[in-house]
Amino acid sequence: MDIKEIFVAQPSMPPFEEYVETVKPLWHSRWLTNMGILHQELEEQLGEYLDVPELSLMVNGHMALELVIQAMDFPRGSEVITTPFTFISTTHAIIRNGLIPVFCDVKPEDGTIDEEKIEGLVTEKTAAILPVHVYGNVCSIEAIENIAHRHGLKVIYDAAHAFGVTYKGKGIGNFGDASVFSFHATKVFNTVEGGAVTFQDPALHSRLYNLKNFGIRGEELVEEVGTNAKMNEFCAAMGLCNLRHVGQAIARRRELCREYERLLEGVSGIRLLWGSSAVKRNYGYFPVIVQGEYPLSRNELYKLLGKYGIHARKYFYPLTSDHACFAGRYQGASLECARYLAERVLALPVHEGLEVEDVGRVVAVIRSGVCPLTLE
Ligand code: T4K
Repeated sequence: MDIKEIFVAQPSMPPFEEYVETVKPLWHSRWLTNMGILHQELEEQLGEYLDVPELSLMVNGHMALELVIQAMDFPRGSEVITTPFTFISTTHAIIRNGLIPVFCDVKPEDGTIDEEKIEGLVTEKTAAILPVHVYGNVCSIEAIENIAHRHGLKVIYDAAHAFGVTYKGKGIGNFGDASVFSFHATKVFNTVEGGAVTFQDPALHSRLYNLKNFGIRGEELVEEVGTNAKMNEFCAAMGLCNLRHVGQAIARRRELCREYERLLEGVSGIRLLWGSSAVKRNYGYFPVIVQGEYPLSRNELYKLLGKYGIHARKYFYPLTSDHACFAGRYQGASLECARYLAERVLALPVHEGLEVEDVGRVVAVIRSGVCPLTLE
């Protein structure tokens, strides 16, 4: 059988000619990286789009996270309260900074950190809270900031999934001490690889600049020990082009997600993992929980979809705390709810290139798990 493969994600790409036009001047200038003109333009335009006062572009979302944590100068060995229901990058960024992740459970309704369980994890070594707006579901911002304020902690949001999301009318990058976005190929907005840190304090801009550019401040001046996390001009060009079309891309994703919602209604045991209604979504992911009344387990449904060329993903299983590389070193609090979600979650395909009929095909397979004859 010749079946069309459906992937969980696929990059949005601008018209080829538009990209070529944008990079053409580089053949004349031969200025390809090190904060060139396109980099500067993108930094400015993204600041406006995300409606944030300060933004620093980075080579990818992970380095953005590592460097903003580094820029906070927490004492080595400090603890960071975070969630294990995320991509491995979140946890790696903490550990690679010489800090200790302290895992907090999440909420069953949207998979974000359970703010009621944070305070019980605060010790004299706690330096920060690092929550994740997982799938673009917004964390309990007010409660988290309240706790941080009371205990003198920094808050860094992993907003890798939350490009363009607004909360109570404000760009999501305006909360906490900083937020980190990913512009990876698989995201709502991509620069091939890329990322950014957004923040309020202008002093952080110069610190991040140092950290991403070897600490270089002049031909003969290196101010501090930095790394190389600069975005190049070809990636910035992709960003400038994609930014012009991102509204369309989000509208398309919205249409597809609405179709999923419509078709999945009444399928018992398939629950959507959507968050609060105060949020303007970006429809970056379409996660469902496969539970109780559904006749197949999540793993069985995953395999069944795969048989029909539908590549859903178990975002996020296993919990980051359970990965082999940590060899059980960071176990602690009960993660009952996070574990429940990780064992049952499936991210269904959603991207700009998907047709509404493809959503129908995905749901037909899901429904065939309930009543096998419907797919014949
Ligand atoms: N924090 C969080 C919460 C994150 O989710 C992420 C990244 C980060 C931090 C770090 O940000 P970055 O440093 O990545 O900017 C993917 C992405 O690589 C990763 O960016 C993303 N989160 C994560 C959730 O998903 P994989 O290992 O699942 O990717 P992969 O290669 O299996 O691709 C997924 C699907 O996308 C494939 O089925 C095919 C399709 N695809 C992929 C690529 C790379 C394409 O169609 N074209 C492509 O170029 O991690």
